[in-house]
Amino acid sequence: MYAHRTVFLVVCLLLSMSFGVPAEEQGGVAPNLVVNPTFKDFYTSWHRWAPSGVPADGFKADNRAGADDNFSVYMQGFDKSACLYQRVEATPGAKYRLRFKYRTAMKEGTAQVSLRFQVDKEILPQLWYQTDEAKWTQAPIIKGQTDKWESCELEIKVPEDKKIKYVVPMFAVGKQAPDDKFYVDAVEFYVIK
Ligand SMILES: [Ca+2]
Repeated sequence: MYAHRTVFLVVCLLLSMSFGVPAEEQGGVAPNLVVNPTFKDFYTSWHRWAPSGVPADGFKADNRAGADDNFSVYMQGFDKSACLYQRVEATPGAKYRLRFKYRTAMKEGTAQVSLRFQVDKEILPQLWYQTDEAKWTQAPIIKGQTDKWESCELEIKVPEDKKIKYVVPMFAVGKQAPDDKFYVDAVEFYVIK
């Protein structure tokens, strides 16, 4: 009797593990490595950058119709460039996937979304790091107008390079007209098993 109950419990456990998650993530959903991925706390935990002379108030927030909850953020009117990113500690040999939603209303501007590497300030005079073996990846250039939220995803593998400290999902815009807007939301960044 005991043996039967044990078998039944094990079967239940196996069934509950097999359904509801994508095959690659069976045995545990990969945790999202980005903090504040839904932008419900607006820009908390995100780095914002724009070249000097460009008003940084082009980093705006919307609390009406995000992709996953009410909140999203957008970059507007950056005629040179601007970017939004978050640093995640890199594990050598690991492969990462970025998934996000975007919406755009741009006449002139473009958006580039990339996965990049950074080192520590103490190791090199600059943080950004790219070599033949440690190449960044970039999604196709985004421009024009979308009627609704669109999905995009890209991947990167961290090479065995001790200098690499962070892997960085980055959302950048350039050459925007004053009314051009690029919205980002629902960011997922995780290790692929
Ligand atoms: Ca959101």
